[in-house]
Amino acid sequence: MAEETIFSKIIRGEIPANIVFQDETVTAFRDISPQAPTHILIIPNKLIPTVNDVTAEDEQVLGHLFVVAAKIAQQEGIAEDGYRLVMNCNKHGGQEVFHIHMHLLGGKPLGPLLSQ
Ligand code: DGP
Repeated sequence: MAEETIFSKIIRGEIPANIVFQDETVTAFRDISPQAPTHILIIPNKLIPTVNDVTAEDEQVLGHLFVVAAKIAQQEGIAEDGYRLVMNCNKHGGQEVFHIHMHLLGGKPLGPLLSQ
């Protein structure tokens, strides 16, 4: 059984977060340490620790993350200029919170994908 993270508490409203969207499948909230003018985390309400734990059962949930990302990008006014979606996995990917999350970053030109 995977261990819950702080994100499960945010989903349940047990700790404060700036939630921009929530339905029965996903929750989206502003990152506590924004790396761009818009930096929102979109997460499945179901706990999946890393991308390595994804199964075929999760296809609908993960597809919904993209639908919500597109909707939020419109709401934030960044859809036309563009944005970046990032999902980190484990140590080399720089994952810090083990409840998968899609970073939605935008609001300025973001530069190259990877630092050297
Ligand atoms: P990653 O490195 O991909 O695991 O990104 C984790 C992100 O989660 C990081 O950008 C900071 C953010 N974060 C961590 N704890 C909290 C929190 O308690 N609230 C919010 N809003 N964001 C958090």
